[in-house]
Amino acid sequence: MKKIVVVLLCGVFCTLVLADQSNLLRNPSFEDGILGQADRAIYWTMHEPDDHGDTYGSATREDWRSYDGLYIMAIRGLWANAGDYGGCWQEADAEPGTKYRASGWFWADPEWRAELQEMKLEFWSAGYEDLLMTKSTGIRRIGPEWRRYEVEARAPEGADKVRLVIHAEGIGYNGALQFDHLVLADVEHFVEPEAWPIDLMIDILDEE
Ligand SMILES: [Ca+2]
Repeated sequence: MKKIVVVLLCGVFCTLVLADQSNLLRNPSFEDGILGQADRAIYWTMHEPDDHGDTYGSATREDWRSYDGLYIMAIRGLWANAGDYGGCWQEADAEPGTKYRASGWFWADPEWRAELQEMKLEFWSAGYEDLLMTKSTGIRRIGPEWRRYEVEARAPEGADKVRLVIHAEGIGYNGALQFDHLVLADVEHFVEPEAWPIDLMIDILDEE
């Protein structure tokens, strides 16, 4: 019963928070899964419900821990038997000349290893004919505590879509890289909403 109340509260809080900010990402905290496919997040899966996001390789939606709400995305090690790379992306309409910022909170098991792990912005031309520009931030010095990373870039001439990509490759056997509470917005209107982690919600319920 308590878990049901927490889930309901999470929905209410997330809706309240999202109503008052400019995040271009849909389902930015991975709270909404696909019915009957809980390891996939809507808007982060191709054709679920549109073609502007996807998850690939060893990345899955998980409820192991969270920075906000109940769910995260995790890029799992070779133990998952899903290849040595993984990630996810989502995109929105871009305005040439506008500066965009993306931020996210990351956590990694101590034994997690990857040759490359990054959060990047890609700017695509209309019809996805050209990848016009990429700006990347490496997820460095990450360990078992939540840490915020961000990347900024100005949309070049001809940009039609701005895409946030989180990617890892050359990954080792153990652990997982985990992330949550993503924001993509133009810099002038960038607001990072307050996080509502599951522990905080349980504390609120216990006080009632
Ligand atoms: Ca979440």
